[in-house]
Amino acid sequence: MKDESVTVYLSLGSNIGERQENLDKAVDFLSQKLQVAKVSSVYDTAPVGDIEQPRFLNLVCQAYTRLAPKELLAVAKGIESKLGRKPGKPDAPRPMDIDILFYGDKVIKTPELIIPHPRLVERAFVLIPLNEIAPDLVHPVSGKTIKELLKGISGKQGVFKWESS
Ligand code: PH2
Ligand code: MG
Ligand code: MG
Repeated sequence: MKDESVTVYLSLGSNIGERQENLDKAVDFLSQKLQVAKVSSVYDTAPVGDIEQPRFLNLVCQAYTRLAPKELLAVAKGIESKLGRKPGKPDAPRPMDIDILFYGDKVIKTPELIIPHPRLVERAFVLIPLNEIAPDLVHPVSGKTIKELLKGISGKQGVFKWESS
């Protein structure tokens, strides 16, 4: 636990079960452990990587926390498993995936945790919702804003705003 709170950004995704409900529950659980400040719209997104799997619902959120990076990772993993995620292949379909995108402007590289998330710069399903809540946020490694990163990528046509019923 740290003295000062840090602004963090998390990416949430679900492609099994009641996807919207899974996201709602994950945000609720996160709010019990972090001060969630902003939550993006929900997007229905084509799977990236292994494309032979169901479509995802994705969102990103901004939160304040005094948890250290490893503690935050443990909270994320705990919520994933409460929502039914089984340990196994990292890219297998899952009811909930919570990835830490940014932890303040810290750059962290350990075997368990790489921050900023190494693939966020190429992922429309992350950058489109992130651009909604933090367009001017600067990526601490590339020095580019989210708005700038989003301009340079492909795959945006696979990401649709989701109108929940
Ligand atoms: N997560 C992955 C791999 N591919 N594709 C989409 N659309 N959304 C995701 O959250 C996602 C993915 C690995 O975590
Ligand atoms: Mg992921
Ligand atoms: Mg993950």
